[in-house]
Amino acid sequence: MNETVFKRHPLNPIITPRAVPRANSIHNSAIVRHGDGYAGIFRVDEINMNFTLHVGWSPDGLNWQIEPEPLHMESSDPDVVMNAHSYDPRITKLDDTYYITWCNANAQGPQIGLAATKDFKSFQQMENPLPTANRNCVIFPRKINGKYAIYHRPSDRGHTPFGDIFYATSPDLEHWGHHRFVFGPRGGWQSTKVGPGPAPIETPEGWLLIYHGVWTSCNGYLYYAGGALLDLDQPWKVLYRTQDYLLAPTEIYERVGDVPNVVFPSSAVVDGDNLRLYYGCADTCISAADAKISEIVDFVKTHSF
Ligand code: BMA
Repeated sequence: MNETVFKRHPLNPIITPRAVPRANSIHNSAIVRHGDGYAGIFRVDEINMNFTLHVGWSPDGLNWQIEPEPLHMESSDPDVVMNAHSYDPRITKLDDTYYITWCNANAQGPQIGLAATKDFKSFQQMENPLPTANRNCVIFPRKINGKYAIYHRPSDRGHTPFGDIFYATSPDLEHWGHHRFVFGPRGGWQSTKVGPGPAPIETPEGWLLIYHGVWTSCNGYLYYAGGALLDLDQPWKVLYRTQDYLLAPTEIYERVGDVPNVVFPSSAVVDGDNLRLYYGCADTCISAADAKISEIVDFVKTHSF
């Protein structure tokens, strides 16, 4: 088992479907520090198998109160709304506003939704940043060369058997362009598709991106977590990228669930050199794993292609 960098929390899985009355499962979710504690946007697959987003609160990042009802988004445009299948949120804080990106599946396929909140009580849905189909999107925690920036992962309508990570920028969070290829699948555990995980973390060695990589076995997809370091001014340029995974599905709660053999990194809380990764497990529950950022950076540099 690979526990050289990430140490799984002894209370794992820290959040299970028991946290929400109508939950079939609760997994790929976004957690941030907020006020004196933590707030989160949680993916809940309900007992009708609609995927809904729920707000959660925690004093310590481990013990959570999750709202039983899905969150509501205000929108000034009736054509830009949250759909019945809303899943895999990411959160990035810019100044005093938290921006949420998620997969807002519609009849034409998965589309990225974008919304803003300051208090996790009222949410304002914004213009769709990207066309369908796209399943993963995360905003950088600061502007780059004066522009907002994202990593995202175009896909198709199905359980996409491909996927490259792209970079794009915007002057206003509405109009996106300057699209650049970042990296795609390559060898072993990341040979089928890759997608961005938590918001990139700025380090002296470059942007640290924790991403998921997918391998296709004779029995289906397996999801792993890896890391990459990208140029601070030109974040589409890869400096290092893990050849060996950082986290693999090895524990029973990562191997057994609605979709077996999945670790899906979706948020990271940083405190100095300490990083707590939150990840979905087997599309069923949520776990945490801790690492030193300096050790992740060292691992990425020394286990690179
Ligand atoms: C991906 C996404 C994730 C999910 C994973 C494994 O395509 O839909 O939400 O965790 O598949 O089922």
